[in-house]
Amino acid sequence: MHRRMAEPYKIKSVELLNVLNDQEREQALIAGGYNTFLIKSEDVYIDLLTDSGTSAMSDLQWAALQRGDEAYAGSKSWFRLEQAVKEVYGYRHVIPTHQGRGAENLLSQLKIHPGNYVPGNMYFTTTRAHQELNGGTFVDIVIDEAHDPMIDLPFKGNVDLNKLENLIHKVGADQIPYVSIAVTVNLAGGQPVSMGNLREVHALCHMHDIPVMLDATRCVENAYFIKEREPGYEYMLVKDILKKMMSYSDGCTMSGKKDCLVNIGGFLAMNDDDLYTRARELVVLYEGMPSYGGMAGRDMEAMAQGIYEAIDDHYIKHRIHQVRYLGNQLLDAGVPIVRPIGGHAVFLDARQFLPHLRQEEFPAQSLAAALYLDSGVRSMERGIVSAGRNKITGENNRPKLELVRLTIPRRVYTDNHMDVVADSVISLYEKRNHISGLGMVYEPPTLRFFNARFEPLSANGKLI
Ligand code: PM9
Repeated sequence: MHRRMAEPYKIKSVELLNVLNDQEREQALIAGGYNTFLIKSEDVYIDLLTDSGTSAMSDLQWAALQRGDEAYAGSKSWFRLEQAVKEVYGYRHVIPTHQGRGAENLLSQLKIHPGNYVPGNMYFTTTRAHQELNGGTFVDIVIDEAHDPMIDLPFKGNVDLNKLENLIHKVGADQIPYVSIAVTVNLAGGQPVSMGNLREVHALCHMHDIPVMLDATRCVENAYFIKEREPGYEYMLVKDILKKMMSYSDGCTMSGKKDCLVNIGGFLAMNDDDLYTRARELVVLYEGMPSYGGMAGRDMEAMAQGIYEAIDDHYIKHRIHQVRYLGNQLLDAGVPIVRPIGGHAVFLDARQFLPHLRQEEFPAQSLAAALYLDSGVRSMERGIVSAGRNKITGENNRPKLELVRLTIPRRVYTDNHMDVVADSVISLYEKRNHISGLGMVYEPPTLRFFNARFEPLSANGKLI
C-alpha cells in the first residue's frame, strides 16, 4: 500500500489570506502593469512568486532571534553563524552578506577583470549581471538537454565537460577567473548536478588552476536529488552528501533566503586565504563589518539555526515531495511542464502552453498574468523578459526556455494549497486559446523583469 506523507511540522501561528473577487484581481493586475512583481502581496491569494526569503521560520528560529547580539563588531551571533557554515558546508573562511547578490558582487569584483570569461551551468539573472558589470562575459556550459523542457534526465544541471574544455583551450585558463556551478540550476527548472559531474569539473579545473565556485543557493535540494538518483548515495545522510558536494569546490556564494530557511541573509565562503583577506577588505565598502555583512545579529542567529534544520532528512524529503505533488497533478492533466520536476518549483512551459503567441508577445509573462487573474495565484516569468538584452548588440536575448515558475516557499503552504494551484492551471490550460499576448510599455535598463510594465495586445498583435 502506498503510504502518504504529511508536513514534518505543525502550525503554531497563521497568517490570514485575502481572497479577492474577479474584478478586484483585474484591477490589481492593471495597477501592477501586468507584472506579477508589481502586484501588492495583500492582493495575492497563494504566493508562488519565489521561494526566496519566503520560508516560514521554526519556533527555534524565532527563539534564536531573541539571542541576537547586535554588537557592531565581534557579535556572538556572527561566531555562531560562522561556525554553522564551516561545520555544515566545510569551507575554511566565511564573509557574511545581506543576501546572495551581495556575495556575487564581492566575488565578481575580486576575481573578474575586463575581458574575462566566466563559465557557468546556465545563467542566473543577478549572477550574470554582476559578472557583466565587472567586464566579464558569461559562457553557458550546461549540457544541451538542460535547454529542452521535455527531456527527462536525472541530472539535467550537469556541466558539459567538452564545452568547458573547449572554452579553456579557446580563451586560455588565465582568462577564466573561476567556474561558477549552480546546485541546483534555477532557470533550468531546479535541476541538480550529479556528484560525479562535480568531481569531474573540479578535476578538470584544478588541472588548469581554475577555482570552482558553487552557487550554493539550493545546495540541500541538490544533495537530496543525489541521494535519490545517484548510485552509492542512497544510504548516506543528506548532510554528508552535502559536505562531499562542497568538497569539490573552492568556495561558494549563498543566498541564505533559500536553503538556509531565513527571510534575509547570505554569505561568500572560500578556502583561499588571500581571497578571504581581500574579501574582508571589500565587504566593509558594500555590506558592513566582516562580522555582520549587512545582517542584524538576530538575522545571523536565525540563519545559523536554519542551516542545521535544512539538512534534516525528513525536512528535505517532504520539501521535494510537495513540489512533486503539484507537478504530478499537472503532468496527469497533460499540462506542459519542465521535466523532470525540479527542487524548488514547477515550471510551466509557456511555449507549449500558448503556441499561438510569438516570443515577442511574452508568452510566459502573459501566462503568469492570466494565472493571477484566474485565481490570485502569483507566479514568475522566467523567459525572454528575464533574459534581458545582449550587452553588445542591445537585441533581446531569446532563451529557448520560456517558462512560468510556480515556486514553492519552504514550510509555508499545505498540499491543499497545491490542489488549488493545480485546479487553476488546469482550468487555464483548457481555455488556453483565449489567452492573448502582452506588449512592454516600460523597460528598465537593468534586470528589467523586476519593474517592467506591460499592456494587453489585441488579436492582431498590437497594443490595445
Ligand atoms: N533567486 C529567485 O526568485 C530571487 C531573486 S529573482 C531575480 O529565484 C540563485 C540561483 C538565485 C538567486 C535568487 C540568487 C540571488 C543567486 N543565485 O536574491 O540576492 O536563485 O539573495 O540571491 C531568486 P539573492
